[in-house]
Amino acid sequence: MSVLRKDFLWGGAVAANQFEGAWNVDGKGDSVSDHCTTGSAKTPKRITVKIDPGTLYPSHEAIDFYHHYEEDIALFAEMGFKVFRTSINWTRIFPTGMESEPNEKGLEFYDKVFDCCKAHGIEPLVTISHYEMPYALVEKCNGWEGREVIDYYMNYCKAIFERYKDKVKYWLTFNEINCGTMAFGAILATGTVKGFEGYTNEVPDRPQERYQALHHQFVASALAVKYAHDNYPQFKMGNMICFITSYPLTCNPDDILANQARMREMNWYCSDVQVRGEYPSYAQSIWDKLGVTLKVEPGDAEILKQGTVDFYTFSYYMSNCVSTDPNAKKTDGNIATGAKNPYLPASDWGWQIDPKGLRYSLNEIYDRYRIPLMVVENGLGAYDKKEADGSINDDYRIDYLRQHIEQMIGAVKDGVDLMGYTPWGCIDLVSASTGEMAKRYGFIYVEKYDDGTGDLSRKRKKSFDWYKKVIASNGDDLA
Ligand code: BGP
Repeated sequence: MSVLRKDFLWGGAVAANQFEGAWNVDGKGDSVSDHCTTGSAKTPKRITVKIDPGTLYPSHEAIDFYHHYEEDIALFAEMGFKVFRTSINWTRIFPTGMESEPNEKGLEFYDKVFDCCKAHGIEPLVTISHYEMPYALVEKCNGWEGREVIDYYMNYCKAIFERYKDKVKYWLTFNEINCGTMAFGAILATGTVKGFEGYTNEVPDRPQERYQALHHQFVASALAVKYAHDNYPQFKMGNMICFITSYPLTCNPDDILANQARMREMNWYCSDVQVRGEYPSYAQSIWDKLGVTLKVEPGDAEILKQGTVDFYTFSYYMSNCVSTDPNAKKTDGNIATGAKNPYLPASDWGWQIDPKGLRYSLNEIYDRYRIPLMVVENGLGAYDKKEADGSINDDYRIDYLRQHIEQMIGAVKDGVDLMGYTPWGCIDLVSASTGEMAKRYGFIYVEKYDDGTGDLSRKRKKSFDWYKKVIASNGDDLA
């Protein structure tokens, strides 16, 4: 007998900029992601101020969901998806972010996507802003550092809430909002990269800008939540955190304290604001350490209080260790790096694989907030190999997902209220951190390669049938 809710939301997750393509079609404007080139596990991607016609930008075609949505959603339905997490590309609706009227063609596209989901009995879960900030707003006000972006974001929210009020119930205000606490987050999360051109790992570390931008995002998120609650009581509004559990490398009390500080800064800072409606007690110590002076307007504290989220969602891929020993061995991961955990294997991109860390995280988060949780990203980015007969036997992916689902079920037994699970990149798409196609997550293989070639045809991998069985048994049959 399944321990998961009867209405458990099984599905998959993607983001518009990583899979839609059609980057300048039907009036769409360019977002920050459209200015990012392809990279690899070893070479970071680059961001360019101007779009260079001679350079390959993977978001421009991606896997062209824009013209394949019916086929793709039918495949999701075949697996038995109850929910499909996608994002709305802000620049399809407001090409520069600053127009007063939305772009009708962009709105029509998502009408078609949501109607198609409905026809298959799939509930959309929509991320309002998933690394898709209009590039024009980077140029105008250094992205979210400009307080005026709150108004632009609210115009966008009002337009999509009203248009899709009968089609979408679940909304997430910002993808992985806490990436703004890290230097690399300046590119995709806060958009505080005005004029910056170069490798994405060389982006200047300017915490003052990122933390100010984050404050504006908190206010925007709270305003959107409050507006939704006031006008569309049927909506459920969530936050979304990139949760990277960290452990002290040793029981040296210095490591314990250092890890506590890391957990606060990295994982708790943003959700404490979004769930509890106020800055945590330790916020000032973080600002002091980083030399940040926050500009807060009168009334902001009330807004934060009034716009707390209904449910908490997060991505979970890996864990890390924290050490005060400068000689501790480091991971070679390309997102959040840390000290190497000798008990854990790692993916080809250096992300340490830790299923039990998911159970631990679910328990920690639920203990802290006591609101429903949802794992809205999880998965293994891997090099897939097509056999001579065309099949893709991704047993490594099945193993990874099985172990994480087992631990998720363990957490539910521990008492966690878990709403659903949407593994990342249910169909192969462009990697956010490296811009590659070669880092694949999907149950569905897409013929698209890093050099831009490929006929875009879709193919079921071995994990497709496995996941279908998992969903049909509500998590009982993981074999
Ligand atoms: C998260 C992002 C996604 C996604 C995923 C996997 O950080 O929300 O957009 O891409 O990570 O990361 P990557 O694509 O770098 O492998």
